[in-house]
Amino acid sequence: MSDVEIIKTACRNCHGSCVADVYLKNGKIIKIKPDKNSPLSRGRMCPKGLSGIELVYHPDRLKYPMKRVGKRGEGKWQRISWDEAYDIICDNINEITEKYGREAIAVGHGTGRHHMNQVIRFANTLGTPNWFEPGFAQCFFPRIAVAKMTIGEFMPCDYYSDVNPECIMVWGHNHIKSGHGGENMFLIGDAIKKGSKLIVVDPRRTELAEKADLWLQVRPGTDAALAMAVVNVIIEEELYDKEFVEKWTYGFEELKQRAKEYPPKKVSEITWVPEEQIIQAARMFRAAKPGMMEWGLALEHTCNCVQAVRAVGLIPILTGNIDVPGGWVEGMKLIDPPSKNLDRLPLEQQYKRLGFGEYNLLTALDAPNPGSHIPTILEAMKTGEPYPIKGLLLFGNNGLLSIADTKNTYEAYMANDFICCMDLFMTPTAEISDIVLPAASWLELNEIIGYPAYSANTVLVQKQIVRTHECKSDEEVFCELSKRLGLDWGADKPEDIYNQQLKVTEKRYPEYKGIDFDKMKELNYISVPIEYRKYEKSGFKTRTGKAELYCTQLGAWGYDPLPYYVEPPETVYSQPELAKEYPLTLTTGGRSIYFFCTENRQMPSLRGKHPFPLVEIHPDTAKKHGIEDGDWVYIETPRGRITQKAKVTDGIDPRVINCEYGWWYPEVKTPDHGLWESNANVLTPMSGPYDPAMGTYL
Ligand SMILES: Nc1nc2c(c(=O)[nH]1)N[C@H]1C(S)=C(S)[C@@H](COP(=O)(O)OP(=O)(O)OC[C@H]3O[C@@H](n4cnc5c(=O)[nH]c(N)nc54)[C@H](O)[C@@H]3O)O[C@H]1N2
Ligand SMILES: Nc1nc2c(c(=O)[nH]1)N[C@H]1C(S)=C(S)[C@@H](COP(=O)(O)OP(=O)(O)OC[C@H]3O[C@@H](n4cnc5c(=O)[nH]c(N)nc54)[C@H](O)[C@@H]3O)O[C@H]1N2
Ligand code: SF4
Ligand SMILES: [Mo]
Repeated sequence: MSDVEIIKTACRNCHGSCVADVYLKNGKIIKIKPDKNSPLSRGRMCPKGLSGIELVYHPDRLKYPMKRVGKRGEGKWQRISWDEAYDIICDNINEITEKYGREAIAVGHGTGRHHMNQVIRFANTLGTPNWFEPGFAQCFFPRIAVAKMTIGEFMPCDYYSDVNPECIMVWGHNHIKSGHGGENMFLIGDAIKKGSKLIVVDPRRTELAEKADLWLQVRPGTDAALAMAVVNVIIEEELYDKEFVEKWTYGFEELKQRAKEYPPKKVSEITWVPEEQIIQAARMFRAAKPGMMEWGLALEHTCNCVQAVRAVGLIPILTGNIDVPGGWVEGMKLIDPPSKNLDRLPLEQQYKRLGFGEYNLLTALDAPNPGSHIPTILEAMKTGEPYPIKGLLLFGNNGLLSIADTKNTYEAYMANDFICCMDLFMTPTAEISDIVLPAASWLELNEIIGYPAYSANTVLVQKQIVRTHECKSDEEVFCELSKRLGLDWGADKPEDIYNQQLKVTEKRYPEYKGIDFDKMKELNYISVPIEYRKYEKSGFKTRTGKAELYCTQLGAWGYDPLPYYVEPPETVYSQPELAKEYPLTLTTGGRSIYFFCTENRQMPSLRGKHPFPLVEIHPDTAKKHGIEDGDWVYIETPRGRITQKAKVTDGIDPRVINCEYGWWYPEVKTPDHGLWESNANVLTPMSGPYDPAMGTYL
C-alpha cells in the first residue's frame, strides 16, 4: 500500500461536513473511509458520502461544456470548448443587457452548497438583483432570518459540550435522516443513547417519533397554532424561566395577551393534537435542563412560515435555553461567509429586485440577505411584467423538480431567450438549457467550510483531490466570467476569497496568526472552545438588545410583531367544496437517507436501497381505495397527477398522505427523464397567497 496516499477532506455531499480519509492510488480514488477524529461527525459518514467514488467516476457525469443544437429540450447536444462556452455566455449576457437591462438576467442556484454565497456574489457583481434559490424563502433561511431578528443570530444546537440535553424537542424535522447539518444524524443518536428525552412534532411516525417519549401527531400546516398553545401553557402555568424572561426578553406582556388566544382545548381542534399532549409537551420541555429545540423544514413550507418559525422559536427562549451548553448556542464565528459584493450592485438596481416593496424580510434593502421572489421572477419570465426576464444562469438548480408547480416553472424557464445550466449531471432542467457546463463534485474542488449556522466553532477544508474530464468548480467559472465581462470580482482565483475569509480568523483568534488556505489544507480542521451566555456581556444583537418576544423589526415593516395562526389556503376546512373531490391532506417533504433533494437517483448503491418513490397511506385509507402495500397509485391535486408506490403504514393519519419529492428517472433516456411521472411538484401550488414578510409559497 506504499503507493497509496491518504488525504483528509470534508464531505459536502449534503449540508454536513463529515471528514473523510480518501485513499488515492495512481491518481485514482480507491477508497473513502470516515476520519476517526472528524470533529463534527466523530468518525462517521452516511451512505451518500461513502458513495463518493461512484459519484466521481459515474459514466453519466457531464464531462465537458456542450451547446444545444436541436430545438430546446430535444436532447441534441454538441461538445464545445470552455473558451467557446464562455464566449457564448458573455455574448448572451451582453445582448440581453443591451436590450432589457442587467436585471433581465436571473441567476439561480440550488440548496445551500459550497458555492451558495458565491452565486449571490456573482449576481451582485454582474449587476442583477434577481438571484434566487428554490429553497430560499421556504428552507432554512426563514429560520436564520427570524433568529437574527429575535435573538440576533441563528443558533445551532449544541451537541458538542459535556452537557447532554435532557430533552430534545424535534419540530417538523427528522435529523436522523436529513437536516441542515448532516452530521447531526449521528449526534442525535448519541444524545438519545446518553439519555435525552425526546418530544417529536410530526404528522408521520418517523424514525425519531418511534423513539420519542412524546409524539404529537400534528395536522400538517398548523404548527403556529400548536406552538402558541405550548407558549400559552408555559406562560399560564408560569413554567418560563423568570429570571431570563425578566432580564433578557422584550415584549412579554404583549406575548402573554396574544397567547391567551391559543388555549390548548381550542388548538387541539385546529391541530388534531390531544389537549393533554400539548400540556404535557410544555411541562416536559420546561422540566428539562437544558432543553434543546431542533426545528426543521416543515415549518417553512407554509404561507404563514415566518410566524410559525417565530412561534416555535419562542419555546427555547421562554425556557431560558439560549446560549447554554446543550441548548441553542451562538457560534464562535471563526470565519465569516465570503463577501457577497453587494456594494457592486447599484442602489437603483436593488430597487428593481423582483418582490421589492412587498416581502421585506426577503427583498428589502435591510433584509438580512436580500434575494428575489421566485413566483414574481417566474411571472416576469412568462409575461414580461413588471419587466422582462430573458436570461437564466443556473448553478446547481434543478428547478423543474424543486420549485412548486412544475408546469408553471417549465413554461417560465422555457420562455427565456438564453439558459446556461452548470451541473454534475444532465438533469431535466439542464436538458432545457442552451449551454450546459460540467461541475466538479465534492472530491474535485477547494472550499472552506465554517458558517456559524452549521458547525458553530469549527472550520474545515474541502480539497481538490482529483479532477475528471473537463469539470470545474462554480467558483472558477465565476472568476473567469467576471474577468471576461470586465467586472470587479475582487479575487483572481477561488483560494483568494478563502484567504480573505481566513483573515477574519486571524483577527479574531490570534493563535491562528498567519493562517491561510494552504495552511488550512495541512491542518484539515480547526476548532475553538465555545463561550456560553455571551449576551450577558454584550446583550443580544437585536434592535432592543433583548431576545424579542415581540419582534420590533417585523413591526417596523408593518407586519404583526407577534405570532399568529392562519388556516392554510387549501385544506378541508378552508375549502370544503374542493375537499369533496380532494379529501386527503398531502405533504411532500420527508427525506430519504439515500438521496439529497433531487440528486443521487443515478447512483446504483443508493438507488438500489430505495428504488422507487413511496407514498405513505394509512391502512384504512388504502383499504377504502382498494390499495395494497407496494401498488403503484395515482396522486392527484387540482394541478396534476403523478404516480408513486404505496407504503401502507399506520404511522400516518388516515386523513393525510405523504409523498416523496425530488423524483425523476435518469435511466429514462428521453430528454425529460420522466419529469412528469413521480415529481411531487407537479401537484403543489405556486399561485399564492404568500407569506406576507417572506413571500413563501405553500
Ligand atoms: N415538494 C417539495 N419541493 C421541495 C422541497 C420539498 O420538501 N418538497 N424541498 C425544497 C428545498 S428545502 C430545497 S433546498 C430545494 C432543493 O432544490 P435544488 O437545490 O434545485 O435541488 P438539488 O437537487 O439539491 O440541486 C440541484 C442540482 O445541483 C447539482 N449540484 C450538486 N452539486 C453541485 C455543484 O457543486 N455545482 C453545481 N453547479 N451543481 C451541483 C445537483 O446535481 C442537482 O442537479 O427543493 C425544494 N423543493
Ligand atoms: N438525506 C438527506 N438529507 C438532507 C436532504 C435530503 O434530501 N436528504 N435535504 C436537505 C435539505 S435542502 C433540507 S431543507 C433539509 C430538510 O430536512 P428536515 O428539516 O428534516 O425536513 P424534512 O425531512 O423534509 O421534513 C421533516 C419532517 O417534517 C414532517 N412534516 C411534514 N409536514 C409537517 C407539518 O406540517 N408540521 C410538522 N411539524 N411536521 C411536518 C415530515 O413528515 C418530516 O418527517 O435536509 C437536508 N438534508
Ligand atoms: S452526512 Fe452529509 S457530509 Fe456526512 S457523509 Fe453523509 S453526505 Fe457526507
Ligand atoms: Mo432545503
